[in-house]
Parts: sequence; C-alpha cells; structure tokens
Amino acid sequence: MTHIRRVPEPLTMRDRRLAFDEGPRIMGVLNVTPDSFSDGGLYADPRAAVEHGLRMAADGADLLDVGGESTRPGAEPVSAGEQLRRVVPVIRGLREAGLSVPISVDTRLAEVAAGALVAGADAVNDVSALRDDPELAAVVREYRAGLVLMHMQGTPATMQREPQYEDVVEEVAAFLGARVEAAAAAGVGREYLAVDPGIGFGKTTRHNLLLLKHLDRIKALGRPVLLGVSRKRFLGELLGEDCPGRRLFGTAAAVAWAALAGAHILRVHDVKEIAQVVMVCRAIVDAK
Ligand code: HH2
Repeated sequence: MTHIRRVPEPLTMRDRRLAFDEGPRIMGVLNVTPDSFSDGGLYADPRAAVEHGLRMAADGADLLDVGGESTRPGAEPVSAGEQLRRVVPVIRGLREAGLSVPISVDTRLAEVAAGALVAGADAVNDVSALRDDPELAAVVREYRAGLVLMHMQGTPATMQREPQYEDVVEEVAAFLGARVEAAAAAGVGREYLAVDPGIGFGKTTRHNLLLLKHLDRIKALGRPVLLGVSRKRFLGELLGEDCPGRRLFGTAAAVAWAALAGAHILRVHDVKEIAQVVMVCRAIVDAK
C-alpha cells in the first residue's frame, strides 16, 4: 500500500509539467457532447462548459480533459469539424478566463488535436493510442504536447460485444509498452507520454477489476498511469445501479484503491468529492 511513493518523472506538456511527488493528480472531465454516458448535454453550451471547467479547477482539478466525442460503448465517430466546433470555443474560453492548469483534448484525430493545441490545450488524450490517425504523432511532436496512450479492444461501436483475453493484465501491459515504443519511434519523447489501461474499453467487469488489482504491472512501464473509473458501467454492474450519476461512492472506492496502488492521474467527473478521497489516502500514506 505504499506504492504511492514510487514516483515517475513529471509529465511534460508543452510549457507545463505535471509532477507526481505529492500523490495522484486529478483530471476533471469536461464533455462538450450531447451524448456522453453520464453528463451528455449538460455542458453543450460553451459558456456552461467554461463555467464548469473553472469550477472543477477551483474544486481541485490539476488538469482538465475537454472532449467533443463520446466514446461510450456503441457510440459512432464524430467528424473532426464537429469536434472542433465543440471544443475550440471552450478551450479558448477557459484560457481567456485565466485558467492556469493544463488542458488535454480527448480526441483520436490529428486535425482536432492541432486546433485544440492552437486554442490553448497542452496535451492530447488519445483513446486509440495513435492507431486511428497516422498524422497525430507528428502534431504531438510539433507542439511538444503531452500524450495519453490508452488501451482499447475493438472500437467504441463494437468493444463491449464480447471482449476476450487470455490474460488481460499481461495483454494490456504489452500493448501499452508497444504503443510507448511506437510513439517514441515517431519522435515523441518519453517524458511526454502517459499510459492508461482503458477501464471499460472492450472489457468485462472482471477484466476491469483485474486491471485495477494488478496496477503494478502497468506502473512497471515506467510512465505515469492515468485511470478513468468515474461512474463507469462496471461500478453499475457491481452495485446494481443503472444511473451513472448515482455511482459516486463506487467511484470513490475505486479511486481510493487506485490512489493507494499508485495511479498518477485520476480522470473523474466529481472533482470536489474525489479530491477529498485522495487527500485522505495521502494523509494516511504520509502519516509518521
Ligand atoms: N474514459 C472515457 C473517455 N475518455 N480517456 C482516457 N484516457 N481514459 C478513460 O478511461 C476515458 C477516456 C469515458 O468517459 P466519459 O468521457 O465520461 O464518457 P463519454 O466517452 O461517453 O463522453
């Protein structure tokens, strides 16, 4: 339970650096979509989105993840033009309002990444781990942006049909290791890279639980580990709770486990509450 102390180097994102020596950092989810699984439509208006982003930063978010495409199971892709129309005004608005924390853009497309980086984003959160758009690595390299490489089996449209693994932990770790090498070979320095086992992306509840239980194997890749457990379906399945907004305690339990197991970035919707969970975990670990 003291894994929290094993600290990788800071994650570099353009001119910003996110350090992990004071425990896990919180990434606030800012979905500018009509159809995200738990908050779709709530922040479709740019002003509401900017206000929510600023609120999350005030509540303790160390970075914000702005997305214009839902990747929930069954979701269809959203065009680059539509993603840009959704995310650029929000990223610009956040910067104009003086937001100082890093912003990542949740996209698989180079064109969206470039537009978001010009508007003031610092990193790209790519759930395809550079597999969907061959131009994305060059954009990340050119802007010296941070890059999250996430594991997914299948595509959002198909991934929950019948996910199958011989050994989910080994396969996900091997995939992420290979994607780190692919990103490095494409000229993206390792200090810009974080990895994510992709909770809920082509995984059963059992697969998700095993990945959380054996987080050490993902940490052994030596890159900061991002985890997105917030309000997800596996919690709903464990708790018998269909409504994503009522999965806060389940989210808190998974986050507490992840914090103590040494995850570095926790991607969550309920920033204020989860910041409290992380504070208590840290206080216990740091007690002398
Ligand atoms: N989960 C979601 C979206 N993006 N990115 C990373 N790196 N890791 C995740 O676990 C992750 C992610 C899904 O959550 P949400 O954004 O709330 O929903 P939707 O995809 O429906 O917009």
